[in-house]
Amino acid sequence: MTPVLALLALATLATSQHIVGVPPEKQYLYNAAADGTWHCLSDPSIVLLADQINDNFCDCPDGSDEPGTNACEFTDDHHHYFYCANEGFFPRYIENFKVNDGVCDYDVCCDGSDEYLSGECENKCDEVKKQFDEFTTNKEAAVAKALEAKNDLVSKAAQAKLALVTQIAKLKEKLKADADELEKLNSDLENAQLSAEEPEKDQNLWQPLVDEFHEHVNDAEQQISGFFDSSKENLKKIKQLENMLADLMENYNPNFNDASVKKCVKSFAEYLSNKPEDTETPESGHIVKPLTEFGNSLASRLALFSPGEAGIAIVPTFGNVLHHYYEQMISSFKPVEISKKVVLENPISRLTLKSTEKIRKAIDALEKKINSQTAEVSIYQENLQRSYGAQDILRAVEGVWVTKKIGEYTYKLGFLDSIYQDNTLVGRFSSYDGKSLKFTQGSKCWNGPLRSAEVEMVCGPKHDLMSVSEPEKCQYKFILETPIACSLLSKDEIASSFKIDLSRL
Ligand code: MAN
Repeated sequence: MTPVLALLALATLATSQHIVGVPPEKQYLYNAAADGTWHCLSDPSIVLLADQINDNFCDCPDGSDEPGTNACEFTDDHHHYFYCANEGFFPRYIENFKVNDGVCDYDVCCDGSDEYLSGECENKCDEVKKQFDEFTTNKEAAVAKALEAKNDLVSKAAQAKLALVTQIAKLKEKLKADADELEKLNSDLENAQLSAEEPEKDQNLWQPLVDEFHEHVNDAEQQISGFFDSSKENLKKIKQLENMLADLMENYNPNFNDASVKKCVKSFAEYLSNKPEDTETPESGHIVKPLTEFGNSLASRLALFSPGEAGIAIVPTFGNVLHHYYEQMISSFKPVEISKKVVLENPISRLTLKSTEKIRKAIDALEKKINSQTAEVSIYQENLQRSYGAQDILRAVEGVWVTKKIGEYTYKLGFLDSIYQDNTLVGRFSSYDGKSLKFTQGSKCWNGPLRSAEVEMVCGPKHDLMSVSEPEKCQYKFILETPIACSLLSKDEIASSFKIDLSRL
């Protein structure tokens, strides 16, 4: 071989050398020069012979000459890593001080290449890959399930918000109707007062009676509406009880021979099968509508008649007839002048006074109703403005309680309500920062502060209290699994949460 060819062969030999501990894409950095030299990667002024690479002696300050040994010290300032190819799995890097230390670090180098000198660690990448595939499949399914639960909460929250908006709209509609009614009553009052003061000749003297009739109808409507409201409340409570029983029916352990639970489940099943379909509760306005219409037609029909001199003889109500005979009886005991005075008194204007009083009462009642409805609307509107987290999700858990016995205490957590440790108040809900719920102003700790708690929410398929600790006296830290904390995870995120089960290798 000529000297030139020999040199070329040497150069080719030097460049194709595989350097242990270096990934394929960085192998080129270790190509020796034609004269068989190589220089430290971050300091080209330090020139070494190529065979000083991985000779277990640290020559370069950056440790680049020892990628496959632990010769260069691993310090806070100088981190040196060894590359494991992990064929069939993911390549990884391990700290160089773990290389050839006699320990198979399968959690990083499943191929056992970190112990290449002894060759004691057989390749376990197939086994690790199996675990990994199992883990990712399960994790993906769990995340999908948890996200489904979260979506349910999001739609529940949207429904709750919509119900609130609808309720506000309904109340506003009622308020509008009540305001119109109030305006009408005020003008009725004005008219009634005018006619009480100076009754006009051609005035429809039947009107007070008709107005009185309408007032009775209004009273009746208010009472019926109150009755319907309380009956709606009762239906809500029945629904809650039904939900509790449905939960019991679904989740009770049929293998556990508890006669009363079984009896209860059986009775509930019978109750469900006999339960009539839900029907809409009618609105009180619909019930009294025919009466109101009757009152209006009565007004126009009566306007065709004009009362007689004293009016009383042709007003066809029981009260007026009674009044007429009462006046007659009284007049027979009184001196003529007085009896004359009584006869001349217009009973309609007296009725007008009575009606004025009634209108005033109706105005008072209506104003009270308007005030309370206005307050109700502003409470709901304030609720609408309140922050319930992204997608309003906390609306879905308003009124939801999670209970669990942990250690010696039973903890009860009401999402937007409070937390109890047995009967001790740990705190009342105060804020939510998107990750944790804060509860403050709990009961006073003996020789310490008021109790308080932070509830960290982590992703899980259902609400479940996982742990409680007391980092400071009477200041509690809860970990709560809940779909609220779930989010879509990328494949990389799922992969990075994988932990090898070394006991299965
Ligand atoms: C109770 C519990 C504890 C708390 C002590 C403080 O025993 O509420 O969590 O640490 O009171 O005295």
